[in-house]
Amino acid sequence: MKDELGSRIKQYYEDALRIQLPRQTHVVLRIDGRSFHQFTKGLERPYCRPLADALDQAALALCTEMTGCRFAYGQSDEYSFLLTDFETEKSPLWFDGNLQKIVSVAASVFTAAFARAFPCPKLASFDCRAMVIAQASEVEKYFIWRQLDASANSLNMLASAHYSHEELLGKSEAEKHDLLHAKGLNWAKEPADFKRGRAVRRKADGVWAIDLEIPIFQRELNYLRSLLRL
Ligand SMILES: Nc1nc2c(ncn2[C@@H]2O[C@H](COP(=O)(O)OP(=O)(O)OP(=O)(O)O)[C@@H](O)[C@H]2O)c(=O)[nH]1
Ligand SMILES: [Mg+2]
Repeated sequence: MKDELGSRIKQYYEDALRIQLPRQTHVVLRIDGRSFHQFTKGLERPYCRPLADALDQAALALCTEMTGCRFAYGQSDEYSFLLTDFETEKSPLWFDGNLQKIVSVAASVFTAAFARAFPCPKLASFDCRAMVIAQASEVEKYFIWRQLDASANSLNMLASAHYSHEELLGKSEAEKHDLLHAKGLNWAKEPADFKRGRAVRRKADGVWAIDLEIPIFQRELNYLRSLLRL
């Protein structure tokens, strides 16, 4: 009776929502802090280094855990991970491509590692979404897009640390730069990792490491291309 019931429930309900990712392609996972505008209240603005360090540690933990991870890129409260399974015809895909398992375990490993690196009375949580991107050139565009977002975010964060919401309302990027210059501040002189984001990648010896000095992807396309190449 119990076995029969189990098979019925699995088949009718579990299997019905078992989504299998396609194989021999690029999978991008993006993990993002849930309601981090709340969680970060009281943290240093515009850039909270201990927060960024803890996100890096969480990303490092996940890169180490995942099968097929190539690279991770982080900025603000998010981290994106690139997984591939086309190194050989039989290269494994994490959890055989079981989507629910991939996104839930990724978010959970990241959340646990973040909590360990950033002890805090508030509960931090993260969501995770997966994308399948066939073309390598499109994967490049994905990371370029996230880095453009990093630059825009860091400018907004810096401007809002010195001007009120009302003063910044409707202001263009150029106007925000001008407002900062008027107070003797220069976004260009902010730390590179704040303006461009950070990465987790393998060193020559294969060990995962955090890279705080990443280039502007659009200017040095080889940085991404060397990571995507087989
Ligand atoms: N103080 C501080 N806040 C930061 C820092 N980095 C990111 N944040 C906050 O993190 C937020 C991230 O924004 P979103 O991911 O768009 O929004 P969210 O509030 O997390 O909401 P959801 O992601 O939709 O759940 C920003 O609005 C900032 O308030 C930092 O270095 N210092
Ligand atoms: Mg968020």
